[in-house]
Order: sequence, then structure tokens, then C-alpha cells
Amino acid sequence: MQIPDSIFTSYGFSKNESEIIPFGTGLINHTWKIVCGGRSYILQKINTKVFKVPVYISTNIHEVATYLKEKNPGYLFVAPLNTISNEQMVYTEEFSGGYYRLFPFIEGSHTIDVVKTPQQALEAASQFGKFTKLLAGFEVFNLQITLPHFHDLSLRYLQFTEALQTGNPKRIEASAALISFVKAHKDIVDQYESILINPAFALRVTHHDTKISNVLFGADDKALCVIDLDTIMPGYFISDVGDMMRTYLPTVSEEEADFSKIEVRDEVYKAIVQGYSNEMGEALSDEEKKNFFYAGVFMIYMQALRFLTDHLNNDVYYGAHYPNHNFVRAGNQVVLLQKLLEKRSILE
Ligand code: GN1
Ligand code: MG
Repeated sequence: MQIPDSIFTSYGFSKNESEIIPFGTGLINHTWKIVCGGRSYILQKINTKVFKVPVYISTNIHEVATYLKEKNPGYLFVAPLNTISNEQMVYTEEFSGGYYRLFPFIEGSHTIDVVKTPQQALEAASQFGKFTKLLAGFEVFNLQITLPHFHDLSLRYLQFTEALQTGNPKRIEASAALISFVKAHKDIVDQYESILINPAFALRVTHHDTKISNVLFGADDKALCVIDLDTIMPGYFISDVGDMMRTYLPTVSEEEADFSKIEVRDEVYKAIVQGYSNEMGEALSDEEKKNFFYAGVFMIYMQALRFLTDHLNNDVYYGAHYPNHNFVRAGNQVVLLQKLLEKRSILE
């Protein structure tokens, strides 16, 4: 994908003098590393098919950044840089139109794609816990809803049942085993619905995309901060803890097609609970604390549903790099969920 010259000039750079490197493994936005004048930056084009109102993203980031700067000036929060005309994003009609924003690249930082040690999980979980903790005094309902119903499991289930009606008939037929697994575990949706009406569960400032590549690490496996702030919205702790479990517990990612490699690491589970509790332990209710295990089940099940639904709908959301890509991703998540459920009595 090409980047229009005007994006560079908006930030006072020249495209000719910039090195442009595709960056990261995100599925939704386009991301590049830009090196210019001896400094590095991260440039992103926002996917407006997914984020329909990009200004909601920049408003949220600005509000949260302002709050944190006032209350916790030492906290590293990577907000986008302003353009030379003091805007937080650039819109251009060029190349079919789009919104772009530029972040400073944190020198000396790196990201990882798979958790190798419990220590990395502990560090990351502490960072996500700390993020929500530091924003406890921020009025959560002032956040704009950048993705309506993002982690609404009832809606995700409904979208799945709709895909069974309107999706690709061949794919529906070939997905029978996955479909019946998902239907047989509908109690996971029922439990989510009971959480929604339980006053012991609080809506807090939630990150909603806590995968390990959304944590910047420095030297010695020390986590520096969290990144990817587009989905900061009111949410439940099961979203953030659950997505950590989903993405940190196994030694392989959701892309792994050899499902025999999918294992749940007990020490990583403990590290997530420990790291998150170190920051959020006092804020969580007893009822919430009893739901750490459910958090993992909830998020893995939701991601299985989302990949499967997208497969049945011909990959309209996630896209596919090879035939049946989302079918494989859904199968991966189902195996991960089975492996986690097998360990319920040890882990819970
Ligand atoms: C998407 O783009 P990325 O990789 O940060 C998705 C997440 C999924 C993830 C699965 C806005 O995140 O919810 O968990 O893919 N984000 C959106 O890899 O749909
Ligand atoms: Mg993301």
C-alpha cells in the first residue's frame, strides 16, 4: 500500500528523505515504521471500515492523555504527534481516502509476538492492570464508543447464527464440527449475560486488545507501556484478562495451523493472574476475582466465534492470506479453548 506524499508534508517531513518499512502484525490498521532525520516513527492508516468514526479514537486518546499527564506525569503514554497545523490525525482524499496518524517510536523498545517466559506475562499483565488502575478516577462514560458492541458476546453469537443463515453454504457444510462445538458451548454466552446484570462487575476504562504485541518491552524483559489505544472503552476486566489468557497461554499464536502445538502453560496463567492482581487486586470485587478463569474462556470463545463467523461470511472482516485462513484460526481457538477447559480444576 502506498502512502500519499501529503501525509509526510503534514508532519514536516519529505517522503523522499524517509525510509518506509511495513511494521507489525495487526489485522485491522496499516502500520509502517518511518525513519526520517535520524528519528523513527510509527505511521498508521486507520481502517475506516472497522472504525467508522476515527475522530472518536483521537478524542479518547487525547482525553486520556490529558488526564494521565495531570495525575501521573511520569507514566509513559504514547499518544500521536500533532501535525504542523496541530491536528491529531490527517485526512486525505488521495489513494481512495483515509485517516493517518503518527506516533513517536520509543527508542530502545521492542515488541514480542509470543510470550516466551512467565516473567513476560507478569510484566504485561501488570501494565494492563496499571493502565486501568491509573484511570480509576477518569469518568469512564466520557469515553467515546469507537467500536459499538466490540466485546458483546451476545451480539457475536447472534452474528454467528446469522452467518449460518446467510453465509457461504459450502463453508457452512464444511464447518459442521466447529459449528456444533460452538453451539454446544453456548453456556459461555449465558454466563456473560449473567455478568451484565450483576452489580459486582464494574465497567472500567478497558484496553480491549491486550495481546502481547501491544506491550512495549525494554531491556531485560521489563515492560515499558501499553500501546494500540484505539479500543479504549468502558468494559469489564474479563475482556483484558481474557485476551491476555487467549494470547499468552499457548506457545503458538492464533495463526498456528498445527494444532498439536497448542498447549496451555500453567505458569503463564499464574503470572497473568498475579500481574493483573498486583495492580488491580484491591479494586476487583470478590465476585470478579472468582472469574479469572472465565475471562480466558470468554475471550477465546469470542475469538473462535469471530473467526468462524468471518469464514462463513467469506472473510469480509479479517481477510485471508490463504484459502480457509479464518477456518484454521477458528479451529486453533477451539482447540485452545478445549485445552483450557481441560485444566479448569487445576487453574481455577
Ligand atoms: C484484531 O488488528 P489487531 O490485530 O490489533 C481485532 C481484535 C482481535 C485480533 C485477533 C478492531 O486486532 O479484536 O482479537 O485482531 N481488532 C479489531 O488477532 O477487530
Ligand atoms: Mg489492535
